[in-house]
Amino acid sequence: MFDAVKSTVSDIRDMRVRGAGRIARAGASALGEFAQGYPGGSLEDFKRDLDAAKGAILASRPTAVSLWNGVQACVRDVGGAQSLEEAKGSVARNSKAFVEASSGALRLIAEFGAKRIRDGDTVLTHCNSSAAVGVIKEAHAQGKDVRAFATESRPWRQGLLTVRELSDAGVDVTLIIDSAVRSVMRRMDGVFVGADTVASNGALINKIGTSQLALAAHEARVPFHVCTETYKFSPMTMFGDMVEIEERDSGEVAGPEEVPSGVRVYNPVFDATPARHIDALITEVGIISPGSVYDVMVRQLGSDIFRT
Ligand code: RI2
Repeated sequence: MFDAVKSTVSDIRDMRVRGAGRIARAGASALGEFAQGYPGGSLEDFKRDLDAAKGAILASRPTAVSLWNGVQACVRDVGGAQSLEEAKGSVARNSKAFVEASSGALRLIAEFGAKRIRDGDTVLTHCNSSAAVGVIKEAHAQGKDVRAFATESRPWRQGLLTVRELSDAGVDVTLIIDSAVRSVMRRMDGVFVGADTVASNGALINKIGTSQLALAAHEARVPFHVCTETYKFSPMTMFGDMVEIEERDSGEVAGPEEVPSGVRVYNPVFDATPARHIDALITEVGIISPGSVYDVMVRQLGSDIFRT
């Protein structure tokens, strides 16, 4: 296996690179490097090795649809290639295009989402989402007086990254523990979270605890926004597949010395927020309702949905 692929696989698997968008860009970039650096050989050799590289990347976070869509975007033209050079070129080109489109989407989401934050608002975010953090930073950069609350997000505590990013940007930010969400909700003007996966029925799969934020926001009548690129929409859900919730090692929650033997530790990474608790999805193609996800999915992913 080639070095760029190997190191990306271990970085994603061990959470050194994390966040649905970042892992998609990392996976796509690794495939681009793989193609560019591929030594001679036949087109068949390349296709076989590309399949192996693709499989290894997808296995690093096996339930991540962003990674799947990113990888798929890179390899979409290989089937029609007539020569090794053509195949290599298409992967390299598509990889670059995906990374650029993904970064461009973040800029548009920030621009659209900032319109949902008014001067003087206090907003809540969860975990560490570059899309959601981008929205809050953009509102601040536009001169709005915005205060942010960020959850710690056990067990990896990605909330510490969020407070660092927001504070570096000059945003007034408060860190809270995950269980403080309901007690602060009445002081919030809006909730902005990211997405790992969006299902065709508009449900959101995101960092564990997101559904509690949504429930508390719903109860307190605080608008709940999902900041998401459309490549986090899961085409598989159109055909009835359920989104698999990744479960990680129990040692991330508690070490064996911390709990009596025989006690099981359950560590689901994501949870599902139903569409009825979501006010809007802020995407690069505009602000949409959960009920529009299916149509946008068909339009954005187009024939790629049916190619695999
Ligand atoms: P961006 C993260 O998952 C969080 O759940 C976050 O909300 C989501 O990815 C989207 O992040 P993890 O990789 O793509 O920390 O907006 O498990 O950066």
